[in-house]
Amino acid sequence: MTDNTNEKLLKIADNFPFKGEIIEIKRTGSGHINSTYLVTCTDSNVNYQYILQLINPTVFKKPDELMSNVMNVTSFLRNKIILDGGNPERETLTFLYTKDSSPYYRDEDGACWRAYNYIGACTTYDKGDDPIKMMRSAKAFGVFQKRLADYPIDNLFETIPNFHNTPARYDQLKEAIANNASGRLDMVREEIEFALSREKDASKLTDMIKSGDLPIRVTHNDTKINNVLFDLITNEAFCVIDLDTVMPGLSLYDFGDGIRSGAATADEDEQDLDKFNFDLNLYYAYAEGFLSEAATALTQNEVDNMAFSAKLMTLECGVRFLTDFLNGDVYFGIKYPEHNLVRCRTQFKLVREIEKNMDEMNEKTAELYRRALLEK
Ligand code: ADP
Ligand code: GN1
Ligand code: MG
Repeated sequence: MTDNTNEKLLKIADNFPFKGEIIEIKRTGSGHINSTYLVTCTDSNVNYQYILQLINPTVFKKPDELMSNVMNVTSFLRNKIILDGGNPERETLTFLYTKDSSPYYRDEDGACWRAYNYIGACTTYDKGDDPIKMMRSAKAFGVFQKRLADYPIDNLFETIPNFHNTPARYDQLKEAIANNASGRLDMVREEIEFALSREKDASKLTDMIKSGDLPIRVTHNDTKINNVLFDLITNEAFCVIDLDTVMPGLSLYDFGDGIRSGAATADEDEQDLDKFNFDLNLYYAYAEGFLSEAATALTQNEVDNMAFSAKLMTLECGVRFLTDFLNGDVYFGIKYPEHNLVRCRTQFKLVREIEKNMDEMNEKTAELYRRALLEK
């Protein structure tokens, strides 16, 4: 958000118990939803850093429920990490109450802000780049899911209803086409045709949920590679962040979105589609990492649909970008007017390439699964 002046940010930051005096507040990260700032403070020549985040009001209508999920999940994870002999300050988020003990601060415009300890000596990546990175990211999300396997699922609020309900995403696209709020309909005829030609695939997983053929688990639901922190020294993926969409879901949503966001040769918003391709080796690395943590917990139906979920999550995301483009960019943060269309095009190209590789992906996934079980 551009209208958050430094003066305004300082006033907001003053509501949190940051140590010492604030010396800098600057935008950080490349998330599409919240506005994220890195706050640096100094106290007796020691620097302390925090994340200050504006919760996107269009996306998250109920900040109390959102923060209840985040607080409960992080404190549950904290205990698990301690039991595993890990470092809870580094392996999960530590959020800060405001000075008057609220989980977020509501500013004079009604916008809600929250703060976390900044986790230092780390970096995030916007694409998978190499098999090791992919494998580590998948393992981190696998460990995350494992640690939450006995989380009391009924305690979770659905922060974004129907988040990965692909048929509902198609309904939203059709509504956007009918409304044409942005007047851009003529620019996207080809993309609409592409999306509609794949609509028959949209309900495969939701149908399997209805028939009891896939188990509902506590899942992250936004396993984009830049939602995991990598250690600057060891380059291990050590902390899963962006917990806003931790909700009941399918393990396949987490697997599929990891592929969508990591297994391409260029960024999600690459304008030159010739540079944006699916990399089968990155798929294999992610599948191997995921299965190394999850194989024993997964059902055969889950394993059999891993490759399909990569296609479905990519298709769904492309449909969401297209919908937002038609709606006039009301949901995802954009840097230029055609940003959402560019993102939609990369996703649809990835879908096409995944489709071409589907048989090989299925075969290799089955082999990796057998191997992962043998290694347990
Ligand atoms: P969004 O919902 O917009 O994606 P995120 O919560 O993912 O927001 O944060 C955006 C980026 O900010 C992350 O990709 C990461 O680079 C950085 N970030 C967020 N929280 C932390 C943290 N506690 N420590 C270090 N970096 C963080
Ligand atoms: C958003 O918040 P961020 O940038 O990690 C979105 C995901 C999309 C992703 C596409 C809450 O993720 O669902 O897959 O953009 N998050 C939300 O890049 O809608
Ligand atoms: Mg994020």
